[in-house]
Amino acid sequence: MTETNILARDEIQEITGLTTNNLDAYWMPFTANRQFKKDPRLLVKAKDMHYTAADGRQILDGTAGLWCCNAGHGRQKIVEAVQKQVAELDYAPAFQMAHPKSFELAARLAALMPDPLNHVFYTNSGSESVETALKMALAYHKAKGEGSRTRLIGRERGYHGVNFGGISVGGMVANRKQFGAMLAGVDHIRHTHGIAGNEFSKGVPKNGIEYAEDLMRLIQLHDPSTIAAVIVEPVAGSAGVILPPEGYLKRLRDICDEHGILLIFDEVITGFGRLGTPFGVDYFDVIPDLVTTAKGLTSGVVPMGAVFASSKVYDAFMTGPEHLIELFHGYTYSAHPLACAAALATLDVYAEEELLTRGAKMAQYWQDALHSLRDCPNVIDIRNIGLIGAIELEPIAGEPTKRAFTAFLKAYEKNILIRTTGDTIAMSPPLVISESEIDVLVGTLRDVLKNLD
Ligand code: PXG
Repeated sequence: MTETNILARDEIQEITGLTTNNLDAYWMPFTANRQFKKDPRLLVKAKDMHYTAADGRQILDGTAGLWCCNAGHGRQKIVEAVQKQVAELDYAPAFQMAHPKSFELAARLAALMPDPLNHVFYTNSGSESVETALKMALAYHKAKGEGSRTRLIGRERGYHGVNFGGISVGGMVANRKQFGAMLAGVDHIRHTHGIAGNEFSKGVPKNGIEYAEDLMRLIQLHDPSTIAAVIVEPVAGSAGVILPPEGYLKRLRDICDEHGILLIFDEVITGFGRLGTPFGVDYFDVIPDLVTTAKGLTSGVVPMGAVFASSKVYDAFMTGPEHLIELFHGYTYSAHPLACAAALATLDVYAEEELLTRGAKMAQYWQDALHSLRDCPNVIDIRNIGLIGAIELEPIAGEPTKRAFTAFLKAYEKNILIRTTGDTIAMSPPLVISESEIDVLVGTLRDVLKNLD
């Protein structure tokens, strides 16, 4: 234990509600551990649009937790479903066995997705969904007698979780550079951020469809017979909210079709209403072969992910003797009963309150509010789509990320929760946010930005 992380027990308890003075034991993910432990930011309760911090403050949730609590917090129906489930059936083996809710949920999810994305494979996170989809793509080509298609194509600045497949196809430098050589046989198309003329775009930017042709460059370089799949986020979230240029995703689809390459949409963020449509698939009217999801699937209440596979992909596996396992992949907790119960109740809430399309109704108000920050100091770009917003700040010379991180800390002091990545502030509130809560979020952020160095 280091000196700095031992605080007086009474002081800790009073300020944070902690019952230990050992903050060293917990190695926190994607966190500046030493900075955090000097001044912990602890949340102890959540209801609807607000967290309660340990010091009693109500914090307006501008990020739906980590882009996941789409129905807002503490929703009674979801809470009760999980409580009931844990008492009734805590766990059922997922291999060669099942429980009824796993089928009910898959059928309801498949009904939400356009044809032919009719099959659902369960995971426990977005990262696992990505690994699952990449493995499905490789195994699909093998099943079709095209085992030479082993290459996976991602995109610069893409985020596909943190497992080895995901960081290999991902393009966030910081997430890759600590971890060696990663998967072999991966390449990346160029990202679409910072294209001239797209600054302060409202919704999808006009310029840059030609960036899709970068896939042709890789196809020419590697030959299509070696390429299994292309994976992209319809809207990149973690890299700072990068929107696809108009027509870009359709063009990627066409190129993949021409060359027998599977297209995977990573909809871990864009899925479940974030764009104002159930999925990015609907928003962009482009149907990939595989779709990865997680987060909003259970509104963040129980960890769960799901991969949607097209009939073409699924059917390719459903051959051979019926007693044999078709795909040697799965997790102990695939289709966990608690997760299925949470997801079913979440889908009920989404349906009853029309949350999967509510983002479309709120998008104009959200857009106007965000773009009203244009004149704040250091703001160099603002981007928005559905209920996603990003404000990019000019980095402090020689100290990248510091300006945005300081904004995050000051915003938290002023009772709003935002996210930052690099020098971009990203927001993705629960889909239940009201106009007056948008005013509070953006008004507080204006205050923060005006008083930032
Ligand atoms: N794909 C995408 C597109 C994601 O955004 C994952 C995969 C991985 O999901 P899991 O469940 O394994 O974390 C993600 C996760 C942020 C932020 O603020 C984004 C994510 C997670 C945490 C924070 O940018 N995205």
